[in-house]
Amino acid sequence: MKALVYKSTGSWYVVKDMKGNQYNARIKGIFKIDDITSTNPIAVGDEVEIETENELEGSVTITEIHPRRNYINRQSPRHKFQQHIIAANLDQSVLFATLKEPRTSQGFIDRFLVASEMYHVPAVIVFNKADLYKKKEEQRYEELKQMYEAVGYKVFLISVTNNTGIDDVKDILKNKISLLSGHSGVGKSSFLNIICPELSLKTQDVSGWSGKGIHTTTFAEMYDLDYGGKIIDTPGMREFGLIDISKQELSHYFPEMRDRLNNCQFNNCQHINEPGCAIKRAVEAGEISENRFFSYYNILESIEENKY
Ligand SMILES: Nc1nc2c(ncn2[C@@H]2O[C@H](COP(=O)(O)OP(=O)(O)O)[C@@H](O)[C@H]2O)c(=O)[nH]1
Ligand SMILES: [Mg+2]
Ligand SMILES: [Zn+2]
Repeated sequence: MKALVYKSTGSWYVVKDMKGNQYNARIKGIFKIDDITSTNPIAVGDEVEIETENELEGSVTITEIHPRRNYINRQSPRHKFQQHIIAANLDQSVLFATLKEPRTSQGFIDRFLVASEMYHVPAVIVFNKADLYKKKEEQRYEELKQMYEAVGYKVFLISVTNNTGIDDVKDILKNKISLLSGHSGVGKSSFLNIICPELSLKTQDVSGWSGKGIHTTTFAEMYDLDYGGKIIDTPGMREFGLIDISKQELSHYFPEMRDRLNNCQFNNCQHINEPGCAIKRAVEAGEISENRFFSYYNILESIEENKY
């Protein structure tokens, strides 16, 4: 019987069959998937086959995993060269960001976008806490919106507190499987609670705010939206580990660079100070945002090349 994984703790799982019946599940045997070394063989969003283990307890065994359309991962916190799959089979990833309490850096947003491009998951950015923005943050928001829309990402501004802008975001979630991510404290759970009040998720108190939140959610979990669609809430992620990315391919994951790579004089151009570089030319001409190029440069510098 086919089922979908709604929650994974690493040792047990919550799955739902196609009729909507929910079970606790365990794995039988050892799974080797896609030849990747991961700390968790099965992740939220995985489509699996289940067999009844104990009818009375309602527990089932996962016997098979179906091929993944895509997945998003990060470096395992404990094993540097292993990855932790955050979620699989996504239609889109929605990054929650804030310009105040806490402030999400552009570097973090760009890393997230690169990761989404790598895994071919369309990305959307939602700025929350609009009620807290003053002139300075409003201006910053407009700049960011322009910059990201120019390269093809949808950008939204909402306030969960004032209930503004919510319907547009609800619309893009309809009938899709969406990964919700962003730092702790940006309002992901609060947002889910207003679009789906019956979830009554725990939200976190910002009193004693120190810039970084305490994690209230430990494991990624998927929820059904009553108006159609599923959403995956993730634990606060400080850093999206860009595993398995080489310096050479990085610019392919910046859409505005990808479109121009063929025009560089050298086909192994890293767009730093090579002659005849179309990317640098576009930055100088104002066709590529300097801020995005700066993020590119920072990510490039952070990639350890000795693996390749
Ligand atoms: N001012 C303001 N605070 C918000 C808004 N949305 C959420 N919060 C607060 O931000 C804190 C963190 O929210 P939470 O939903 O737990 O964030 P999560 O860690 O991303 O799930 C809570 O105290 C919320 O009440 C908003 O639109 N405006
Ligand atoms: Mg939360
Ligand atoms: Zn170049």
